[in-house]
Amino acid sequence: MIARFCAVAAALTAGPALAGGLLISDVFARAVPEGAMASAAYMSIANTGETADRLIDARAPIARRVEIHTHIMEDGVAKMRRIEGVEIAAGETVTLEPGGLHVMLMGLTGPMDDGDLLPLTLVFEQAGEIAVAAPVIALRPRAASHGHAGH
Ligand SMILES: [Cu+2]
Repeated sequence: MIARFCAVAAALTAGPALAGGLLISDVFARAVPEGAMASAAYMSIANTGETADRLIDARAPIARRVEIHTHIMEDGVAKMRRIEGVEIAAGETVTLEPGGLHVMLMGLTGPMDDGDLLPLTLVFEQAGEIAVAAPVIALRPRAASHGHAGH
């Protein structure tokens, strides 16, 4: 899965972003049908610094509201839940991926088609704002696979 997204990201020159000791890579967003109101963005955040940081907010011009979500299992059903932030400890890498942590894009004001490049601003407690470009990719509907959405 990751290798495929890397290749696509490289082709669109949406390379990794490094700021404040944070290396953000494998950024992508889910393509949605026209008229859809919500989508999500995913990425890996590696903290190469000496202190912990937290992803506390995100913004995207295409979405009226952006939240940080996780998935939880409740009575055997996967549900999304808003969380206040994502801690990235020093030396650790946190992966936002389908079925897990994600940046939720709500109230979409335009299309998100496969091949688009979505500007996204991530807000960290320590590193501040980091702008990335997320390639929009058509993902298959997620079955009960565990992190193999690309296969
Ligand atoms: Cu969500």
